[in-house]
Amino acid sequence: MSAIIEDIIARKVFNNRGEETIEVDVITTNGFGRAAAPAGKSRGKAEMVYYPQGGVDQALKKIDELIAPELVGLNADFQEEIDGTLHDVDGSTNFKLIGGNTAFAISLANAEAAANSHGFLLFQFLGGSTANALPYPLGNTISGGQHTRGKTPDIQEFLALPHGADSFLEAATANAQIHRRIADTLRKKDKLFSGGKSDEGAWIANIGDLNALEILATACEEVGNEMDFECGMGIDVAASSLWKGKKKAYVYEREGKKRDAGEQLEFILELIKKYHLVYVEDPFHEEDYESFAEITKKVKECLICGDDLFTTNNERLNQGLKLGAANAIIIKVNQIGTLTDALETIENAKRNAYTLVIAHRSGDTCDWHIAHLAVALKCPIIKTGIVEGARIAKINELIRVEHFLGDRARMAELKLF
Ligand code: 2PG
Ligand code: MG
Repeated sequence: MSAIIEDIIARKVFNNRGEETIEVDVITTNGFGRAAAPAGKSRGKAEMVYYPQGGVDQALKKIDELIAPELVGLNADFQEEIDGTLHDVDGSTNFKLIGGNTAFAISLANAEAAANSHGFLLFQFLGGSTANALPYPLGNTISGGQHTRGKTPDIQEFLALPHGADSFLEAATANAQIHRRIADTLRKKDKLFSGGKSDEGAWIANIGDLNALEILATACEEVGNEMDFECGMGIDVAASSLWKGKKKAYVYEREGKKRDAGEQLEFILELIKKYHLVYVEDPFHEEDYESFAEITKKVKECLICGDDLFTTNNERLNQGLKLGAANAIIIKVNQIGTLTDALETIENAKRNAYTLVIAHRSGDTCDWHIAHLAVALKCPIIKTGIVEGARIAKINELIRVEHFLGDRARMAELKLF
């Protein structure tokens, strides 16, 4: 079976926000792979530049004129060589010539094409014959912050994590029930609740942070009791969006409060204690490694996860490691560009016992590759929403993988405490 690249075809498609994005097909002698790039709304400053100047149209041109001629004839099995070629063609440190999302789509389509050329599913090809562990789904239930407008919570995401589930299907079922139950409560609490949802399919309601946490806590407890396993909860503060550098404070607009770094630390610690949070993402802005280190030292039973802080970037992770900032890391391949770059960060995080959380973007497509990456790379958590087409594409793909694995399937090892 040959995985020699014969053609690269790229096109403009749309994500769930109706924004233009790039989709790439990689065709080998014996296989085919296709990937489309997602897009963040609350982006980390250190993320790659998504597209060259001129957007997706220019990216398509770069593929035809500069990239495809270099890649055709190479072997898709050698992911490092493919990704290295993308870096060489680009020549910058942030993919500003070809675009990080261009690199992402080619890189993932190539990995799939290689797997397909040999008759494997992507998770088997990347993870080998022992890859059999499913991640726990971390699902967004209520949206706030930059993912909404109007009188919504200041915190960006209120998340459910059914970490006691015995199977992925049960875990996904619990999340769907929690999500539904929350809507019932919101209908009672907020007379103006319209059933509106954010890009990620989480509810949008006229409530504050503490109300949202109360509602989520009740739903997690009730569903956990009914299903007879633990459903934990967490938040993505996305604190870079709240941080106002000039004021040196986190500004909670809805709440009408400002918190300096010390007050923010106290506030988050209170939330962790009061709501037994098992997961807190980006509690501080993306340059405040010290506060991340401080909170990580102070909590014993909670994952402190860096998203904008690390941007899947190995150098930034190394900086965090020096200080002991966070104990978990979000992996979004399009933050860094290629699969090879992401793998370097993943290996480093694993060596240092950081919990891996592979994640979608708020602007996403029905691309399912992160579902396979989670299983292949043994990520114990996948953050990919609960409802909405782009989320369900990944959830359902994991259900298929679990079904395919049959008796061999098990849940990943997730050390929360
Ligand atoms: C996040 C993500 C996804 P965005 O902050 O974790 O939930 O949001 O894709 O907008 O960066
Ligand atoms: Mg985040």
